[in-house]
Amino acid sequence: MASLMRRVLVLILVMGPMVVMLPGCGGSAEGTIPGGSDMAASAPRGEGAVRPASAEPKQISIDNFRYVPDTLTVPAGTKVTWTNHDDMPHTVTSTGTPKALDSEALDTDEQFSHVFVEPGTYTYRCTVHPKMLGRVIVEKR
Ligand SMILES: [Cu+2]
Repeated sequence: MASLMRRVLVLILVMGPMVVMLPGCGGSAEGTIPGGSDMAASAPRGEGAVRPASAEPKQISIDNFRYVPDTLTVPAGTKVTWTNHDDMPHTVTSTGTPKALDSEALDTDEQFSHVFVEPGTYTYRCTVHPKMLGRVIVEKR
């Protein structure tokens, strides 16, 4: 008799925590609600910061002595940002005159930006490594 009572007690001890865990699972689902509202709050903020530019901004990376992409076609009004990922300094400098593009030497992770207002083809190079060539083709909107 005593051993049967002990088994019942063991059963209650084993089952007890399981019964407690079930509502616990339901409760954890509430934790996703604050995360979701966080995302909703940050999205409009990001878009609002970009809105004043008339075209979507574009990025060109400088990687391994190359502009990537080396040819970029954008609508007029686009802001283009170059980022130097090399350990070497590079520049973004127009090949012709007047120099629409004339950056300082960019160290690692430094950026240079330019807003292309006038349609045309803008060819540029790195003054430190003149074989590095790139161009931005700006089309009428
Ligand atoms: Cu260079």
